[in-house]
Amino acid sequence: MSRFEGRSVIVTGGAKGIGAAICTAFAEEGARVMCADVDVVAGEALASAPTAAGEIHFLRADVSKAQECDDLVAATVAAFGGVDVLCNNVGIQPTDSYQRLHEVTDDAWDRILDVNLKSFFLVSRVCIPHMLSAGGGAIINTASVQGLQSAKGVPAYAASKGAILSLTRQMALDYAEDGIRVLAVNPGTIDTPLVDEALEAIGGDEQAIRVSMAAAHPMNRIGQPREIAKVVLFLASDDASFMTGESVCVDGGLMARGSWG
Ligand code: BMA
Repeated sequence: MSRFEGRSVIVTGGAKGIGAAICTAFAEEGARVMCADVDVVAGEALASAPTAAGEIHFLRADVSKAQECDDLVAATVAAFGGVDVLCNNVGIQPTDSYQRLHEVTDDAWDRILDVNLKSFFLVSRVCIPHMLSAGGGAIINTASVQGLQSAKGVPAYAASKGAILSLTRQMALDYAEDGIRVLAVNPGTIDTPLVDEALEAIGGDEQAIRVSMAAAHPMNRIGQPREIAKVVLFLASDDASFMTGESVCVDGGLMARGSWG
């Protein structure tokens, strides 16, 4: 199946975890993918891995910085001729920022909001004119179940994820008549470096914590990055042509259980 044959796709935070799975899944369906990340080693490794159908290019870009977003989109348009799909996926949850709000420094707050939220604005701002002139496109934002319900000790992260859901609705409204669909996914706990780092920071019996993380999800396991990527591709595809402004939980039932868990 090649739903994205020749399509141009940008994935931010694309080198590892959910982002890498999104890059790979699009390439498998024939897309030309621009993976943007600050992790050069992981990004170059992903770009040099063989892909069955499409291709993955890597560009080092800190998408919390406007100039680097401009350069990223210009490079993508130069290489692929436009941008059909933007996956605003980048997200950080720094382990030294597990604090209650009164302990959070200005720098930690700004860094998390700049990477997790402002980058979505900055990259979208430069992609949208290309989508408008092409007559449409799709923007898929990686939010989190933490945009819907709260975990302790991550105020800036939680604020960024809630804001992504609100921004998704807002953008969907503003571009609905232009053929640009804007959607979000809310992953539960997924087997990624972000979660590995969180486990390390928590300390203690890692295996026991992994078991309790899994048990929080009614399916009694955490998810795999590919299980998010598959839904992202569906949302970006013509199969989801009447969907916009919505967010989809991909969480093994975590939000169905909600706070009763
Ligand atoms: C994600 C991250 C993970 C967490 C998951 C479920 O956004 O915060 O560390 O396990 O939400 O709460």
